[in-house]
Amino acid sequence: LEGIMTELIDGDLARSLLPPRPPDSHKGTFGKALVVAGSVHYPGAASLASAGAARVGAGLVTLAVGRSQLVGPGRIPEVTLHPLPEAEWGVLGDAAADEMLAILGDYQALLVGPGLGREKATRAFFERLLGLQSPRHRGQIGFRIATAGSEKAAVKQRPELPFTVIDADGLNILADLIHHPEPSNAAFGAVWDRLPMGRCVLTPHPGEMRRLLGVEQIAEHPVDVAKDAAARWKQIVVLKGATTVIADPEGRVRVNDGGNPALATAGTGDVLAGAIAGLLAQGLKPFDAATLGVYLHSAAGRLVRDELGDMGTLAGDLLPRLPLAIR
Ligand code: NPW
Ligand code: AMP
Ligand code: MG
Repeated sequence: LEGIMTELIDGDLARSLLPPRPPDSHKGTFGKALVVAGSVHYPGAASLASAGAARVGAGLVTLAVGRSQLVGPGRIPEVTLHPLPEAEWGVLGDAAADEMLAILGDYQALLVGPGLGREKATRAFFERLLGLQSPRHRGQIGFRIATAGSEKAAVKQRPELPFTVIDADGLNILADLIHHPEPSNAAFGAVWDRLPMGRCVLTPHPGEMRRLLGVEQIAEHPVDVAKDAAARWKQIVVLKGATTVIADPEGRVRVNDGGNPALATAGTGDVLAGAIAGLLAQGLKPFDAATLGVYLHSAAGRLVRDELGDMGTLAGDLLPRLPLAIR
């Protein structure tokens, strides 16, 4: 059974997952991705992730960032911006989550986490955006809309969460929520039961996985670790590394070993998270979006190495090579 359920990702599998590009298509055909990323220390993560989503063919990518972060390094003009209110300089909080919930319904895919930071207010932002608070607060957006002719404010229902990639500080905040829950929230069961089953792709590197699981041995048994986590969390898990393992809750495992040390540099994970979100926006199922995203990311890494070598390359070098990898 192990053999049947575990696949090495190759060009044939990747090709079979590529979404069609019909001649009568328009940008609406290829979906919309919403990326919430970046903070004072990591403005580049927002640029890299949103460009990653655009470079795998999403029809539209919107970057939601705090108002102080609108102008970031290396932003591409094709990505649209949604300014968010800030709890403090460069830090998102409750008001930003409400703003996100109000626009979420327009998007097929969401990416949350790259470079977001781990401030207290950011944790509240993340909980509210993903509906991880206590049941009393979970059913509502929580922000109040004044209705005409009435003193009473209406409270809008939460929209359904689009397919969602959780990366980087999103994962670190999840780990925090699991291991250090607020007393008021601890009684409401496992954090994992509050996320919609099978709709999230989690993309930890071994350090993030260590924080999530609270155990040390990650890199030694990546297939077992990814498989167990996917089954327990009921989400798709992408355990990154020189070899990357993708697992789903049903026990399917796909392995990618086509990367190289050109990828061992800051920001490559942010590009990958964006690419997976861009593929989700185009309608790929989460397990397939993760598979194709990981494959294209490493294929772009091979093109980088062929052209530039594997030393002194930048995460941004991957971006123009993603379309070439697809071609
Ligand atoms: P060590 O010590 O290296 O052996 P962090 P981060 C471990 C943003 N970024 N195998 C590692 O171990 C991200 O999006 C923004 C084994 C260390 O303990 C995040 O929001 C950039 N261990 C934020 O920065 C560019 C591994 O994990 C720990 C491992 C922090 O993210 C950079 C380090 O992880 C970055 O993307 C492996 N393969 N990989 C920008 N330009 O804006 C990692 N570890 O502390 O989560 O730090 O990954 O840099
Ligand atoms: P992050 O640590 O989140 O920036 O993610 C790093 C990305 O680069 C992941 O997709 C890793 O799989 C990939 N990566 C890093 N180092 C290597 C390597 N030596 N060989 C192949 N892939 C790598
Ligand atoms: Mg990362």
